[in-house]
Amino acid sequence: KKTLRLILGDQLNSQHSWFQTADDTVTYVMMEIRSETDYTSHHIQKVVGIFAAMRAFATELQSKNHRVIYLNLSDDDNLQSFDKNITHLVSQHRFTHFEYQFPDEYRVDIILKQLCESLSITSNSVDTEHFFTTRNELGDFFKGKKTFLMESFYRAMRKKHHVLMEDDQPLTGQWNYDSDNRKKLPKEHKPVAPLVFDNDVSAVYDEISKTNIKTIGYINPQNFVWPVNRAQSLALLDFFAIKCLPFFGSYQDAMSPNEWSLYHSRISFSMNLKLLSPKEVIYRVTTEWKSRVHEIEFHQVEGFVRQIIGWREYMRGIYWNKMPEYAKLNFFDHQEKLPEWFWTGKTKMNCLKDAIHQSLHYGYAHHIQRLMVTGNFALLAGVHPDEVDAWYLGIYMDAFEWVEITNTRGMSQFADGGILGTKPYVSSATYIDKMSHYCGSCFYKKGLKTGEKACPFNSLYWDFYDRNEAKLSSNPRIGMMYNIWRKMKTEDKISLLNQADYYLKNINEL
Ligand code: FAD
Ligand code: DLZ
Ligand code: SF4
Repeated sequence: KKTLRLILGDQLNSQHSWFQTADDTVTYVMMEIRSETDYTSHHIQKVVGIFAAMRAFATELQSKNHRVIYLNLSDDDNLQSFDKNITHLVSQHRFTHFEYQFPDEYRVDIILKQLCESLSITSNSVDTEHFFTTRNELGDFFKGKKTFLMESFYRAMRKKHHVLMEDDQPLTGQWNYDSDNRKKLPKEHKPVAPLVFDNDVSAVYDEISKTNIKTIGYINPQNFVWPVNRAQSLALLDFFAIKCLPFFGSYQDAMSPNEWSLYHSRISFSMNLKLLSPKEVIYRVTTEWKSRVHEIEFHQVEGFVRQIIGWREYMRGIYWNKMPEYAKLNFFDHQEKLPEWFWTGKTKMNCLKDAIHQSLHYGYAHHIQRLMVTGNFALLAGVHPDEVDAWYLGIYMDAFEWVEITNTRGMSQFADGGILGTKPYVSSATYIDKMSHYCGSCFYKKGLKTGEKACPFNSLYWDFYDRNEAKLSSNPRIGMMYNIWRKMKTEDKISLLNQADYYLKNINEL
């Protein structure tokens, strides 16, 4: 028997049972290919980071005596897609059996299933041994339900995996501390400086530069800040547990100019590549809390645990339950394009300028920037969800479709009409000002609704509710906004709608 095993670029899990013993009859293959670099325009740091991590992983496997075939992007015999390369390798090396780990993306799942049918040898697929849940677990949990409430899933996960529990009760008696986790950063508070790495990824970068791969964003290949191996990923997790955890919950929704990561962990890239497992992340963080229980408040830890065993697993479950239909949903029938400044950051809107700049510079923005700044704006402006998805799928280091599309199309754009969220996440300047220090130094005035200096969020907000009244007014969580809108004087409504219309027509000049 001669086995070929495929390792995808986001399957760099050295703890996987595949790798426990080296076996001469097994060969692993990893490949840098155009089908993956070109399915969207990725951030240059994302492509470089994934390739650098893939190369480091292949070297690590070889050092442990595993046989590895590694196809570099510019190798002559690289046929640039999973199926072509594997078909070729199978016949070239006379493999008798092919295996892969379940991919996280629907598209790749189909490709690999079809490949196996076309191969003349036997094949098999195995779990990635990464997530807490299986692909179908959430679907089974919510069987027969129209809406999938995250909170009930999260509580079930806490119980099942016994995280922050005392017998079958939540530690402290309370499940949810969201209300403690909405603080603005105090003016004088200087957050910890983020831990960044100093990787030289010039070799990978030079190879990519020689091709015509279309990328977005900036890179400094001599000082690449993201982790590219497990040791660095573990160091980032340590840094988070020691320095950031004590403030994580309190400031998880806070935003501040020039503070690109605040107390966020920035481990999503490592976790999505499977360099870190969510189980070890939960263990590390809850252990840190237990060892500093008088210093670290419970809500800081609960807020973090909720993201990992709640939101992350929940999004994945929705993805496998609703794909492929999910990728076509457009509840509001939005058709607009994203403003051009989404690719440059050249806008006078301070909050958007900052969120887009840091996305271009780091391939990173934290959750509230994604949801309540860029996402909020795209939704209010009526941008087609395909456009919004393409931008998010490209620009972030951690963007893989299973977690990108559910967050973007679902949570942020409400294009699923409420499978995942109970109401659209939209706001006027009030929310952004409440959670950030952006408005004070902005060209636009947060308190103005009309006129040259009026914050665009203010009129676009009412315009959104007005044009979607038929779809939203019966939603019990929104009814109050329609009461306010209906009671507004007609002339005030008209000037708000005119202002919004002007901004929408001149969206590239904002
Ligand atoms: P932290 O704030 O430190 O949180 C810790 C971890 O919790 C994250 O690493 C992540 O794994 C998990 N997490 C937190 N929120 C979510 C969530 N809503 N869904 C899934 N996991 C979550 N996350 C991605 O990993 N990839 C994406 O492509 C992605 N696209 C997004 C698009 C939009 C429009 C929005 C609103 C959110 C998106 N998220 C995405 C979720 C979240 O914003 C990121 O996981 C987070 O910002 C990553 O940074 P961090 O590691 O510092 O997170
Ligand atoms: C995102 C990405 C990129 C840019 N390049 C590669 C690649 O060249 N080879 C590879 O195996 N994987 C890459 N990936 C990650 C894949 O797109 C990812 O494995 C699938 O989307 C499944 O989640
Ligand atoms: Fe953003 Fe409006 Fe505040 Fe400017 S005034 S930072 S555009 S919310």
